[in-house]
Amino acid sequence: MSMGFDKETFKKSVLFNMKNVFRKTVDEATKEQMYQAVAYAVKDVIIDEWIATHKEYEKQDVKTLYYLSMEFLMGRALGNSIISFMAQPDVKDVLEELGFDLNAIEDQEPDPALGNGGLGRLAACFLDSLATLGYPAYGCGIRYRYGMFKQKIENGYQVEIPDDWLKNGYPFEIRRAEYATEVKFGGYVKVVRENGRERFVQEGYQSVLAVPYDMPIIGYGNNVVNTLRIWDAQAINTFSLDSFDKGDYQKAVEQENLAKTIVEVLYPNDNHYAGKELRLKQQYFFISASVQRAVKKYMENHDDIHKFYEKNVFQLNDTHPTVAVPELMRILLDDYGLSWEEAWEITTRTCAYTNHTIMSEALEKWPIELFSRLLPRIYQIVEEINRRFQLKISQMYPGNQDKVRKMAIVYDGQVRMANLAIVGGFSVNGVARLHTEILKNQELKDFYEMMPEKFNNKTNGITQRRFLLHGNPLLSEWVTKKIGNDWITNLPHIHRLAVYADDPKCQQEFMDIKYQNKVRLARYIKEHNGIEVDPRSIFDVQVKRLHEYKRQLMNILHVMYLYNQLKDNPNLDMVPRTFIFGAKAAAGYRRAKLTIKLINSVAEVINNDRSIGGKIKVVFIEDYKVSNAEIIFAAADVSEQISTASKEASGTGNMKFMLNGALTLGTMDGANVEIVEEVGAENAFIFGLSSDEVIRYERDGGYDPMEIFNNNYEIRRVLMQLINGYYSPQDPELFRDIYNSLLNTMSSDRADTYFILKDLPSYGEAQKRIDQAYRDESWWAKAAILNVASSGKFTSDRTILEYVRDIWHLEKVNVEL
Ligand code: 475
Repeated sequence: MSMGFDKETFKKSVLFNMKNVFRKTVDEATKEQMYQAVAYAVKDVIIDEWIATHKEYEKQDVKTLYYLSMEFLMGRALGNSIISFMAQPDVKDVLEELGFDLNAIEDQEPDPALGNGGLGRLAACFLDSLATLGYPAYGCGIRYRYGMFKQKIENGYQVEIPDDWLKNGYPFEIRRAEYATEVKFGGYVKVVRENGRERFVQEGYQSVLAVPYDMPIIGYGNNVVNTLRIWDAQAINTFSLDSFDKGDYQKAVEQENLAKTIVEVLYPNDNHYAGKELRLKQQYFFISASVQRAVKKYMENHDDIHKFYEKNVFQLNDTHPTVAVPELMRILLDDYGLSWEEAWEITTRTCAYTNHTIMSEALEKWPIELFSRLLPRIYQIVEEINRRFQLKISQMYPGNQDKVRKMAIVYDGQVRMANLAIVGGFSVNGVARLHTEILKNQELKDFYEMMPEKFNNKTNGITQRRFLLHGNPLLSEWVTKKIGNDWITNLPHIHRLAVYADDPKCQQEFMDIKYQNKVRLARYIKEHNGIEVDPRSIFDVQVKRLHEYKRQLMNILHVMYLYNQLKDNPNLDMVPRTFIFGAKAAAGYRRAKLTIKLINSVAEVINNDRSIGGKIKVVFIEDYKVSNAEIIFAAADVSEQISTASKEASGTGNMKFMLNGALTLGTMDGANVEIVEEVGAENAFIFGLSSDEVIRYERDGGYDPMEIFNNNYEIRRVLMQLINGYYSPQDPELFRDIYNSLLNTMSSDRADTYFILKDLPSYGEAQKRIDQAYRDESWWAKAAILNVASSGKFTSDRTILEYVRDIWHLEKVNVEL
């Protein structure tokens, strides 16, 4: 036991909080109240460590990482916290003594869903690893009033429900009013002359007050508690008769509204840029507050601002926080009176940028008009950064206008945030080896040629504490019984499991655990979706955001094909299969939403067709989120990672499945490449075009899907079912758009942009290999165990150590109590 946890004290604390917060005794309490009381008791346990950690950081005058991110997809805190101070059995006991079940109490917590998908969840895994490894770090983000919407499926369609996660209060957060910071928008810049120097002052602006809320990030068993700081917005002075009298009434109302709207909601777009003014406001809001605060904190116990970068590093999680570059410049120039050269030196030694996607629709480009109107001083600085950079380009490539056109930061009336992030920092990294190579050789080729020293790869990782220890207790105990519990903080040790892969008894134990986890998921599905599934069937799972490049459509087209085979031949010899989907579509992404409807329509027909003897089931799990993800990964046999090669920067779900012993069915894309390298191609099912092939086709104007339509009867049959009402008898036209997207060259984009028909035959072949392989239970168990055993590389602990070694240069801190 660590971290000052004591069972009796904990019990008293629960009772005390129940009384103090709810004026109740435990026997009168609801489960929700019990959850709150337990959460407050957890906070009581860690609060001294939290304070001690920050005291220690101050004492050692450590270098601090600020992980700047629009998104932190944390998932529930309660279960994870209890695991981190290694008191799970005791807490379970205490709750049982009080008449409650820990799992049921954990289920009361809303998922703090302040993120969309991969990028936001990566940030959460990184915070977990940073605390566990003992590195000084803050996550900085936005306290959205409404997080990622909740998804309901009605009549097969996605319906979005606001995520009112704060409605009952959030017991883990602490409001830090003492660190409130003013953030200014709009107005104009006035130049004042002061003893021979120009000073720039913003006037006529509107402002909001940024108020931070801190959440504890608990290291595993090491007394370290770091902080996730998320900013709320408040009106600077609520309007009064006073301002009314002064004629400032209008402005006061506007400031009030600005404060209300700015943190209202998370934009639900994954891998997509929407260009909304409010989004840029959100970006500057949390960046200005975070950067101002970091500088202030540094100057509280240092006197030389020139050495700021020695004690601070800003990691930009994609381009969304890139205004940190000009904001830090602004503070150094305008508030500290540094010269441009001095300020630039400090800024470019502080900032580092991570790229998460090459999807062109995700590139942030702000119209100059909007950018300069909202952030007049920041825009001036961006222009000057650009002017100097263009000069540098011309010096390096005299007369080469093409280089300027491609690399300029301000061009064609737009501010290009990726270019600003690359120029304004000392590091640019991709998130998997293949992704970084594509950045260097294609997307960012010119930058790479000009400044190769900035480029580096950091293959993503995931935290085994949440995705095995917490999410899969049965497998987790089994692993610990076999090889000890080192793997919890040293995942590569899990390779010791490999020696058990051939042992029939271990294989049986492993398959029994998988079966029990499938029963658990089947229960969840029954309870939440009302569908009956057979845990003896193969659980074939694709859970991730819905996006055309991720090709959920290819998956369901293959299901339609299989169903046709079964209808032709009801005695078809196949292992029963449950195809499980889970995905949120961005609220405005019509084709993605139609794909959800298609999946549900296919499910409706197939699940109700008794003639196929239950050989296929299709399930769409409503509201895929971190908390049910833990249950889903644990139960999967097959992990669908089927993005068009070159499009998925890394993927991280692929790693969570592997860790839980699912076999990958995937393309050679993102981190799949490295997964296959670790586990061996013979223990995965790989298919499809390579990224080089895809890139070559794209360069040459695509391929002709009509050729496949003409020559492949089975594919043609499936496609015709999209437009003949086979799955939508009331509205045969319903899926016409999907049909057109695959075949029709009339539309503005190329037909079948994501090579679905091109890859479908080889996908079908890979699926057949899975059907054959699963019949040999011993082979399957061995391959699954080897997947678990080979997952060591994919811990986010490894990723963080690489960031520390190559980019952040932080020192580990020990916290003694
Ligand atoms: C990649 N999100 C994954 C993961 O590195 C990768 C959010 C808001 C606006 C625009 N885009 C986003 C992403 O771009 C995103 O989540 N990217 C993902 O980052 C972590 O594993 O391949 O798609």
